[in-house]
Amino acid sequence: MTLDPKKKINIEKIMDNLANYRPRRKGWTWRKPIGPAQIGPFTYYQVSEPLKNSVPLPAAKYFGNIDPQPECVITTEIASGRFEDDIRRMRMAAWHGADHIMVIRTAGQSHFDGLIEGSPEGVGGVPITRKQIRATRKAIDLIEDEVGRPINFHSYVSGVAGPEVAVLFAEEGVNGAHQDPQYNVLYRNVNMIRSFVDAAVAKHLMAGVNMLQIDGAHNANATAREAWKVMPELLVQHGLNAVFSVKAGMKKENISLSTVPPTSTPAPCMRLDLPYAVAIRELFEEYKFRAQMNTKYMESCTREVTVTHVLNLLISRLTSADIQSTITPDEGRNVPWHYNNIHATNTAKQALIGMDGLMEMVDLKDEGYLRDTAREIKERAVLFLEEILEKGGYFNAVEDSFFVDSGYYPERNGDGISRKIDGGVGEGTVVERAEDYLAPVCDHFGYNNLPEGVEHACDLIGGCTLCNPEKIVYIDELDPEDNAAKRLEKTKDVRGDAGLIKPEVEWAGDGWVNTTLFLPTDERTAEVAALEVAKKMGLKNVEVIHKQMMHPSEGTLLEVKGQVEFTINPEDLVIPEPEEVLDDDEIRANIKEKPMRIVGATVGEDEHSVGMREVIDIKHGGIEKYGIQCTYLGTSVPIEKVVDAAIEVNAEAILISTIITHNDVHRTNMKKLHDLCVEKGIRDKVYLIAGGTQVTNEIAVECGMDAGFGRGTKGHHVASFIVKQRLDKAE
Ligand code: Z97
Repeated sequence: MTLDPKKKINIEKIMDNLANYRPRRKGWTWRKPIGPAQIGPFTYYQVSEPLKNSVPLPAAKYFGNIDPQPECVITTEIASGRFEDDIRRMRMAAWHGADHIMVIRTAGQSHFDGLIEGSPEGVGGVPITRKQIRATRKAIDLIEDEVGRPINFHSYVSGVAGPEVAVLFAEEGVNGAHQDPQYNVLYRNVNMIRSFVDAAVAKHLMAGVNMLQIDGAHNANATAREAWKVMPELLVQHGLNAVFSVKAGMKKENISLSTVPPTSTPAPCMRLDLPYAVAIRELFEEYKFRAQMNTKYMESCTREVTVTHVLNLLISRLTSADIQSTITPDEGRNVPWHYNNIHATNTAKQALIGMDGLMEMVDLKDEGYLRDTAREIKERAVLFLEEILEKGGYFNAVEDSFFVDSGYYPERNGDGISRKIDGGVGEGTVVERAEDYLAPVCDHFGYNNLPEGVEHACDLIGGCTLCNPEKIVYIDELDPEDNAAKRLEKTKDVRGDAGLIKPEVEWAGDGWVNTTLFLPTDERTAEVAALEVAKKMGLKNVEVIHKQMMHPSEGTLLEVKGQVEFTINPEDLVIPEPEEVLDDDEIRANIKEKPMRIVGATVGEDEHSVGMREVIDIKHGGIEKYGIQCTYLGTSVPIEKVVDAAIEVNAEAILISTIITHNDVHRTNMKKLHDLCVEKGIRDKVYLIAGGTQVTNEIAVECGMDAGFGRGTKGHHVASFIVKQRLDKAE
């Protein structure tokens, strides 16, 4: 099975014969750096191998459609609630440059004490099951062929079923996972002894298949009341998990510290966040870094969130992050929408490429505020560790609420999280292994009483599930209602290639649309009024998802979401043939070879000049930029004068701009221009072009012009038209 870029991914086919699907590779993959590299007209220093298929940034059209890929891995976090929809989102994200795809678990899977089967629908993420993982891995294997770059698939190894999940991930080719026993203890109240024992087992399994690990320290940042005050503690948490992971058998290059710039504007965030980033890089230089963007201070304004993200990306560039995480800019307002996954991925790609080679030009100062502050954070962390030792160790410190306290250590505010050594989920479930304990499986942590001479534990049983995947018991759907096949059946009409079209943002056919409106009134009135506007527009289940005062009484900006119930049948659409436009270089070459003059004017009694000037002036990319020599005659110019000027300068084209009036002045002017050119014997020597906000090509041609251009026309369109006519004539 291969993917065809012109066709939608066939989810039903992905789910076919899943029982026999095996991941084609295990373990983490980094991008392959190629810098310094010449890409298009530029040299890049921090780039990796290009993609086979991709969507470049919008402005790439000015640079030969290049799509340079930064050298660090870019993450997208996907959480639609249905794995069959997640897959389509992953494909889109991969085309924009994401190669680390993190699937968010549905809220609280940490509490499940075993694996679940089937593919139930989730909230705020998907339930992680073998079927969901296998289908996703299979789809990602195809997507990586399509884009030409390995993609890392990632989820979470945490909670009371941590080791079981680790086995599942190792079996199914999951390439990366969050694993941190402190997360379970602090945020999910799993018993600490159980959590650390489980973590050793899970980490050892992860190490066996070279899975990359991301820790959970950033959750302290997201939880603490004043996130920037937990910086010393974050270093301690990273340290504890990192050392524990190495002891459990992980290679340091597979251990990635999850770092988040702790603050956000309007705090002076660089002053606070950069010294922290420097401190952590210095202290843990042998490890990798996953730079997550700040999520703690996100509101519903996607613009604000994007600026925060870019400031965070600057820190990533200054301190060399290995993995750049992105969360969607709408995470602060609702379940993240798929096009926002793409926006976030592009924000990372754009900013990182924009800052390519930055460190060749700037240095982080070796002394002064930056280094002093970094040192101070490290010193506070060391004191923190010393106090843990004084208390008798980590478990005692947790009981004593050492963690997630909002004081800047050694200051304490007494609001930290406290857990009991003999409390929490799974308390008392850790049992010492008996002397004759024997587990005939690979990558098993700790004491194992293997018979003498047996080196490979699973030889005893003819291979374990890690060595012999035939032994994996694959269970398909268990729930007769909440399963992928039933859900897909319901959306069949809107998923086929030539199928019906319905707007969507999370799930196929969900019907959600987003409307942006400005209402010239105060915020509270605006909010209620906006809902009415949306209802009158025919939207259902309307909800204001963003509101922002522009002025207390002058007005409010709002975004309102709502659902539509109709579908569009593409067969009913009249789709005009796409207009072929020559590219800039072709136009330039043609004009260079044979120079061209044109005259332009706003005709009749019309003082509008903006449209015509935009088409002519080089400022916004008008036709001057191709070297076309333009004589602009001004506004309210009589047709006779335009024609005389064209004859005088030997113009190849006449451009007139005209407004539309109900007494058809525009038609009269166009006809007059045509007739006069005929009368003066130049009609076959000049192209006549009319433009104006409401001019259409049909009207213009009807009135004797060669072409008409309406609203939205750029110099490029006009220049392309004239040059094409010239080329056609020459043939
Ligand atoms: C991130 N934006 O990328 P459950 N273990 C750890 C975690 O951080 C998480 C879980 C498990 C975030 C992702 C938050 N992190 C979202 C160390 C979740 C999830 O929800 O308890 O089942 O597991 O870091």
